[in-house]
Amino acid sequence: MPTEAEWEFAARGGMDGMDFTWGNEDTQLTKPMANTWQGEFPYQNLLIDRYEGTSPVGSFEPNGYGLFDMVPQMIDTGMTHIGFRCIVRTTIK
Ligand SMILES: [Ca+2]
Repeated sequence: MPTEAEWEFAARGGMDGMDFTWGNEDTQLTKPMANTWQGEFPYQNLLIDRYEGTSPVGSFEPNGYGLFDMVPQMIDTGMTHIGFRCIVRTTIK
């Protein structure tokens, strides 16, 4: 089992200091890079990424290290998840 730091290193794929594992641009509403919740949680799920639940491995592009699905399939509640501000900040206001 990797440590939190090891997981973060692998999950970031070389994108240290970025807001997301693919860079600083939030593309979840235009080009989803991970299975996240788009819309007003928990009432509105726009399914822009096409997945209401989990998604098959390889449904999104790999990170900079060629690893798939390193971004957890989870919902951002505004809290830090597994030690890094990963990814899922796409709630439409
Ligand atoms: Ca989704």
